[in-house]
Amino acid sequence: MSLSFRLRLTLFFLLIVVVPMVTLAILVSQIASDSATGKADARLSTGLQTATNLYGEAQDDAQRAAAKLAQQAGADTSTVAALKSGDRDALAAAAADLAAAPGVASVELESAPGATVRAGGRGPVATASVDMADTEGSLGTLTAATTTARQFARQIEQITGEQAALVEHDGDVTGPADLVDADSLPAAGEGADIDGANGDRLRVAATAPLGGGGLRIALLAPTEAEGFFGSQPKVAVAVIAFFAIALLAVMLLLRSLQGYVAEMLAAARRIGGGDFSQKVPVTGNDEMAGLASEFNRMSDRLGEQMDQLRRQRIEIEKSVQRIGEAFASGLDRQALLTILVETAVGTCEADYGLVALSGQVGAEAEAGRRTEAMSDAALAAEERALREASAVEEERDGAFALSSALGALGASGEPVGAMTIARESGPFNATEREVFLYLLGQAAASVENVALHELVAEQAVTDELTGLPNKRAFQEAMRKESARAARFKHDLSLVILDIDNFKQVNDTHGHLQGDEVLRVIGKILAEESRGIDTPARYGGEEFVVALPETDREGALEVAERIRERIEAVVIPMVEGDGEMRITASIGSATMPAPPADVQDLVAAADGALYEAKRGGKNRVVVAETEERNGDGPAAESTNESAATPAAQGPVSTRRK
Ligand code: GH3
Ligand code: MG
Ligand code: MG
Repeated sequence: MSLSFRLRLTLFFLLIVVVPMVTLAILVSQIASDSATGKADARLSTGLQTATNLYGEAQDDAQRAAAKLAQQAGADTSTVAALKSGDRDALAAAAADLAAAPGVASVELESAPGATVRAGGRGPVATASVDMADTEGSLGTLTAATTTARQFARQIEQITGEQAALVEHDGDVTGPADLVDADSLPAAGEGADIDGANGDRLRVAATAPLGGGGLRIALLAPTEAEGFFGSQPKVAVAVIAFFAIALLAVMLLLRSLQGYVAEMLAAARRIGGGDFSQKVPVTGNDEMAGLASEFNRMSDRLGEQMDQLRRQRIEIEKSVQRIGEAFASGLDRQALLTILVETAVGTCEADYGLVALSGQVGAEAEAGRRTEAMSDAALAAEERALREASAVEEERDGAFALSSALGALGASGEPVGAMTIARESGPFNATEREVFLYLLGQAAASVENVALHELVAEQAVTDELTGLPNKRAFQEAMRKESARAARFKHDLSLVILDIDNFKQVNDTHGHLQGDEVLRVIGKILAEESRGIDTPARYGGEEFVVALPETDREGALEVAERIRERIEAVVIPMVEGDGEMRITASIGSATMPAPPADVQDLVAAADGALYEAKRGGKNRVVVAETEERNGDGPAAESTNESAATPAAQGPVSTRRK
């Protein structure tokens, strides 16, 4: 179970305020009651002292009265006679006489023969006795008292102000007999609590037995204490008032606390909603104010981080765009380097960046703008990076540069370039360095990929041995050229060449020499071709030259020139001294506008070549393609042309 903030505070309040206060109230009333008891005991003690003194005085009075009365009785013959005779009536009359004296409360006469009579008030206390005698011997005893129990009790009450009770040793009680009895009296010097008539508490104390009669004087005092703490209801009211004030204070505290908490909560919700602009008001400089300002700082930091994230997202979007452009650029090295350096500058928050490749693949790309200090720092860093072949940092006039050599492309392991970024806002941190090196690693791979890609693309269309376009490239060129010829109504010619007795070259001088011959032929074809012509190695020792915008005579001219040059060329031996010569046979075909199929043109030229071989080699034969009858260039026409070279004109035969 989780308690609400308010409930917890309330419980806390109860714990720290109510419990101690109740304890305190109980203690205070306890102390008050103790002090009331103490006060009552003190009053009782004083009262008992007074009462004891009064008793002593009463006894003294009784002593004097007894002596005086005894004298008086001794002088009265009738009294003496009554004492001697023991006549009760006479004794009673004599005692009554004596008791009537002023200040005397009671007189008792005990005759020698044993008769005793008493006259006066009931319950005499503090009595005194005198023995009477005459010349003949003892007459008896006279006991007198100047006060009775009732009188004495009233006197004590008047003088001490306390309620008094006289307790005879036989249990008779004069005074509040309902409250006091002989058995429940405390020992002398001690006090005891008893219940009063109307339920109030009383304190009682008593003297030790006084005189010969064993009389005890008891005093009773209410323990109802005086003053503020003596009053239980007043204490209760004060405690309740205190609680009320404390409760009010706590409620106010709670409200202000809740106000603070509510403000924080509202601010936290605003931040949760993405609003970092509003602040929690900071008042005073207590912990709450500290909390508020800390909260504001946190909100500021969050806002900054959100801004940074936003900037980073924009940067990522830009990077994605650049990468997209990289794809679109078809992996062109220059475009790749530009994207690389722009990405490095963007992601590492640099102001300027430069990537440069050296050597064969040389290329360079820049991004951002630079100051002189940045240029200096960048140059220094780049130099060191290339020298040390690693990542380095340099600082010049408050500009910081980070540079690293670009991975080795060549087999030499030498760095092929370097990338450098620079800025003035501060040195690059670990994360930026990491990103930079990552990009650089990727770049190395990419540049390598591009180089490979370019190489493969070149290889795909180039014959390795002669450097001429290969058969595939030739076919592609022919496709384009035939389309162009159709569109612009141009003639399109083709010569096809086969080296004579080439097998012999291989057999006699070896394949290497054969290859050398092929290279020489390739070179001649390249040299003899115009810009728009496409010489190509068709396969083995066969070559072709596509001749756009060239008619039959033009093609023959080209073919004848090539044949003559081949015939004239002296080829040195690859191995050992000496040299050799070769010849070639050439077939030529022309496709007049509108052009027919490319395949037909090739077939016609091939046919003419066959005729040239059959005709004795080292010659040019032109295929007759002009007068075809629906079936395209016929072999017959080629044969015809070969058969009647003179009629066709351009047939050349040179043999040595
Ligand atoms: P012909 O005069 O009738 O053309 O006779 P030829 O010896 O040239 O006959 P053929 O066309 O049959 O021979 C072609 C030879 O060319 C066969 C092959 O060994 C050789 N050859 C083809 N390609 C190459 C190459 O790339 N290098 C070398 N050295 N020889 C090649
Ligand atoms: Mg051949
Ligand atoms: Mg041949």
